[in-house]
Amino acid sequence: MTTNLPMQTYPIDGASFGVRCSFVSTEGAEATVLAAEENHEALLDAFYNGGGLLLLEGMDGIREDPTLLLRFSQLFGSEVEDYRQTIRARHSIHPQVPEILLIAGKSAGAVKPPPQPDPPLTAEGKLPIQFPHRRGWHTDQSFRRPPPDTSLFLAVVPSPRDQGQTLFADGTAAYEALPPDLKALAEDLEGLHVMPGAGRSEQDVRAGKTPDPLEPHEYPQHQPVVRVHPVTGKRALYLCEAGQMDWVEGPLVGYEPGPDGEGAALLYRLMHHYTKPDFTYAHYWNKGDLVIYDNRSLIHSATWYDAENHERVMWRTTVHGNPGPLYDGESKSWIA
Ligand SMILES: O=C(O)CCC(=O)C(=O)O
Ligand SMILES: [Fe+2]
Repeated sequence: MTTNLPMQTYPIDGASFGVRCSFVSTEGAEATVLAAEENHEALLDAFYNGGGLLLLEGMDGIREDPTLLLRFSQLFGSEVEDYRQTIRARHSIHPQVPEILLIAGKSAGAVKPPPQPDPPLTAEGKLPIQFPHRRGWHTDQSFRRPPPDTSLFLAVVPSPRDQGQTLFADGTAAYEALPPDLKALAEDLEGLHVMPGAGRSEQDVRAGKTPDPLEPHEYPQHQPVVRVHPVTGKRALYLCEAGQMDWVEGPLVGYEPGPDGEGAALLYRLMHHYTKPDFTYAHYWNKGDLVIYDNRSLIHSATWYDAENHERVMWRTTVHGNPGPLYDGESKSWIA
């Protein structure tokens, strides 16, 4: 096999951030992973210079050899999460490679697709993207300290192209474009993040649900609203909404709590700005697309698909290890 194949990068159609990358004369998942390993530095440069979103196409061969996804993930950080240690739902863990999380819509233990936005389309007949019309914006596992660096997401069986898209928003550009008053206010803000399904979501609190009792390792975690990226040094907004903020005691630390409090009003303002068209991109999946996204500087949201009539199978890995000096010396909050 030829070594040191040059890597090529292209803009992603319809996105103001991110890069598509391919390797000259390289076809198939195995050869691509090998080329990526041989061009490790160039790959990371492309990822970070491209704003933390990288697309590789034609990676469906990973399905036959799932260890390739693990190898690819290892290029992005020192620790790829072993889901046997962190989740109880065994059916969601790849049987051969426990670092792969299975996100499937129809099989046993299916993940329900998010609901359709209301109304399902914008006034212009487009896919709703901006918060609060679009809900579900989050960065993976922000309810843990230290939070993870990067996720890798592979379309094994995508839904039909006009359904089940994944939306991304660029927290760096959104931060830079904040009006000065909001930028100054955000600088020292902290959000209170919690794992979904603990009865602390905006919806649950509005419905008057009693929050579930939490073990200490499940407690909500403070995170800065403005994070300094440990590799690029750039500031980025770091926020979630809906089910991944604590709407009982938060969502913002030191502000009036609850869905109708001052903290909620400020979060709504920030999220509305974060998800403006200038900073967002909708990825319409093709089979074999591999998207790598930086959780330290981007948020994302899944869209609805018709799970009754279509299968959708996605594989995810999560890479940890470089959250930045803010988290120096902390032990993992999520380990009991
Ligand atoms: O299914 C999707 O498009 C996104 C799922 C997601 O947010 C995740 O796995 O972290
Ligand atoms: Fe996610």
